[in-house]
Amino acid sequence: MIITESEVDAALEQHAYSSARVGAVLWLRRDLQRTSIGLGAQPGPGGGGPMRASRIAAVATSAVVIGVLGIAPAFAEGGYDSSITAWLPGKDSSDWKDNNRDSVSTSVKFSGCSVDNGRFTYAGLQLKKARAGLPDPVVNRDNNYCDTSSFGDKAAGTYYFHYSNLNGQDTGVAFLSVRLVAVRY
Ligand SMILES: [Ca+2]
Repeated sequence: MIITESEVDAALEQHAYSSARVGAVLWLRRDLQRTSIGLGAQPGPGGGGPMRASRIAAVATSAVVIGVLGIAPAFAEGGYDSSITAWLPGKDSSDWKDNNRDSVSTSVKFSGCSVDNGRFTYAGLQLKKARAGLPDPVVNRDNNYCDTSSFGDKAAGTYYFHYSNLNGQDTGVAFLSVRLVAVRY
């Protein structure tokens, strides 16, 4: 899996909690940029040697970045990774219980977004708070351009996100799929 620089940036924003971690991550990022520059500079002689070597290096570096960032959510009190398959607007995510034992910003990160009809620009998301026997209020909204929606540190409670629209349209004209949905709270 090749991760793009924008995905790395989003991950950095989301996970760079301590200065020590920032240092490690920045070092890895420089390494990734070097590798990316190498990739771009290679004309790619039909799947030949140098291109292939660079690509393998990019994959290896990406794996290291993911491995390091994978440690970061230990700072959040909780989270889960999931995926979305063929959702129409109106669907809700699984819910989660935030005990507010930390000051982590609740975030929903999308990677690998696609639709079966037309084109994906953004998914309209609403962070909602579950209340027994009462309507669930919308706490925050964000248009997710296949990146990270950060909603800030939340009060204790049970939350979920609601998929409200595709590219601003709430009518079901296309099914949305997202390869990785990473929720942290
Ligand atoms: Ca929390």
